[in-house]
Amino acid sequence: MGYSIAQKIIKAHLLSGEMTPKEDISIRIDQTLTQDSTGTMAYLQFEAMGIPRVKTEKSVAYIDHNTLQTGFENADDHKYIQTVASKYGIYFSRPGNGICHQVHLERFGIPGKTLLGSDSHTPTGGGIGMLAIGAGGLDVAVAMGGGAYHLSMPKIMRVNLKGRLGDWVSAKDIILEVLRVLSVKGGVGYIIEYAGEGVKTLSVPERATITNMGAELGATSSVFPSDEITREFLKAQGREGDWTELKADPDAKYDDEIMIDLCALVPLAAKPHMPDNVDTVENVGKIKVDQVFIGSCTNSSYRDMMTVAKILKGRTVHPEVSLVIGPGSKQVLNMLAQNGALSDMIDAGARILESACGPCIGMGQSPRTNAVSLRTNNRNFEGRSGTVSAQIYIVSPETAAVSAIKGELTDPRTLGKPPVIEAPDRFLVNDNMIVPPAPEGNDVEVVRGPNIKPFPINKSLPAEIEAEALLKVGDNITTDHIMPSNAKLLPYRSNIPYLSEFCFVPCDPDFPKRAKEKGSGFIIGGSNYGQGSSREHAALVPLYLGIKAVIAKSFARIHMANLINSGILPLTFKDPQGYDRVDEGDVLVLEDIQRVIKNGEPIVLFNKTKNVKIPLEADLSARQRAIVLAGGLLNYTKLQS
Ligand code: MIC
Ligand code: SF4
Repeated sequence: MGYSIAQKIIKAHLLSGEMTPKEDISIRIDQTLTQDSTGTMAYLQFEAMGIPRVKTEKSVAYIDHNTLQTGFENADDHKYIQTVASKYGIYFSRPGNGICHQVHLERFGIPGKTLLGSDSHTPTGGGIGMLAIGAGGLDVAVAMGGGAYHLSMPKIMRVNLKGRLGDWVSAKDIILEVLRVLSVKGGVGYIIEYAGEGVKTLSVPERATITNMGAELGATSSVFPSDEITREFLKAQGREGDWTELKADPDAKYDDEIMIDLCALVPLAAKPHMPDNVDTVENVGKIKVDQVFIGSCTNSSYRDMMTVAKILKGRTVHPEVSLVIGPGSKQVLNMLAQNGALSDMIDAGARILESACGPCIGMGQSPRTNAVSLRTNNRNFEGRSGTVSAQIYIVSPETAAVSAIKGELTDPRTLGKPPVIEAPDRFLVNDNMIVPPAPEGNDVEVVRGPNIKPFPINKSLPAEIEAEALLKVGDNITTDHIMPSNAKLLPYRSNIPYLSEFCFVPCDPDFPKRAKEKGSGFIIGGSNYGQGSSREHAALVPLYLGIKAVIAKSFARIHMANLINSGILPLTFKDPQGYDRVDEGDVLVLEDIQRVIKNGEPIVLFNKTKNVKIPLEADLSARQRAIVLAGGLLNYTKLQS
């Protein structure tokens, strides 16, 4: 039997397990990346493991999220990451060098390699034919130390791209269409593989836009073949030597398949407040726009920025629109500066930001009350922009730029001839913002600011758990609900006690107070609980607040792994009615839970308040059971050594 691309990469890196869907497997990780909002915690955990030097082929620490420095906290964390990186053998991408996924694609990504990143959009690397996976910081720390990455073998879904895109329709519209078809949970348990004649009509940055937003499908990863277009891209980056061909065998078997007819696609928009709430720009209609943000790791490549610059050239941003543009990397920004495109943007009235995540994670540029903001990023969760009442629409750079001029959501096809952007023969390569680590055996001093507080470590699973259902939430709860992030909170990613004051506040402002009063408890969730970001703070903070178990209809992959790593039990209702048998405030008992988990016995939740027994399940591998029993991955690792 032949193999798909993802199966080939997994096979070449397989350390344990059978490549049968849902089986527990472990793979070797070639490269890791961290960014600053998850990195501080990841490096604290790496240090706690006591390993003298990273064992990966390449590990890179990026500074791109926490770049607003309105107090000492972010700058302190940057210094900590820079010194810890230097000490332990990690390359350091300085603030200003760009967004981790964009820079990694340009400068480090290699087809056929595995990449584990402490950021959910790590699958951007799939655009270049890597198997790139997002994970919690602790999993990345383990991989840096040479440990295997454990996951359940994903199913493979082939997305067949037919034909080619029409004028003004771009890669963002492809992935929005996939989201419309599959939904934000449609990719859970899958790697999405792109295939078909349409693939060769897409450049690497366009492919990366698509694999980036595979995260919004809940997919483990997304991957494109590595072909002549990939070779051209790497050659233009001065890295042709990193190229290898990678394609699926003709007789590869897929678990699922869908077809997208590129010729039939039109400009699309994801309406508030979910990336799968997709309709055509035409159907959404000419709503008045207050703000437009073009940037983020999804759409800030040279190709995207040049498209926008050509649309803006000689025009003026509508007087009632604030247009902000954040080019994805120093390479892109510098090329725009050198060829004059930056001047076209500035001339049109765009507000230019440094190359960083910026407004995508609410690091500045929060829109006004009730504003309509069009954005090219990947998530439009409620409140993520920093303004709870804002209505965020996700659109392509083409739609964003044209709408910024018109002042209302506009189908870009109404503008006439589209700009044509040729992929450059040579990108402007200057790695002077990437600092190599100090040589082995160095005596680099790791600098820790006062904002770094110890992180919570769990205790082994108790024999029995009796506690209240402290909170009951609905479907598709994001990690932005569990542990909100914005310019005010991001500086405290290494300060769990402070963050705990804001846990679940978008769902229930009294939650932190209640949790602290009760000292322990359960969370009850709907389906796809914990979708979105990889931040393990969405597990560490509940751990700090005494949460013993989350009982949900289903979980998103990264968050479930983070709960297990923290020693919090992720349990699911055996029948959907189970969810209706628990109300907030009910006293719940998991009798003999230690033995039940150890032996993999059927789990029964006793709702003491309602006097009913509710059957539960724990979809855990033997290793995951052992981790939960030990009280989390760090305790488990200590027990192993
Ligand atoms: C995001 O897009 O939500 C983030 C911020 O990049 C997160 C990481 C984090 O929460 O720090 C992600 O996607 O993993
Ligand atoms: Fe940064 Fe936004 Fe990308 Fe997350 S999704 S890595 S915040 S640009």
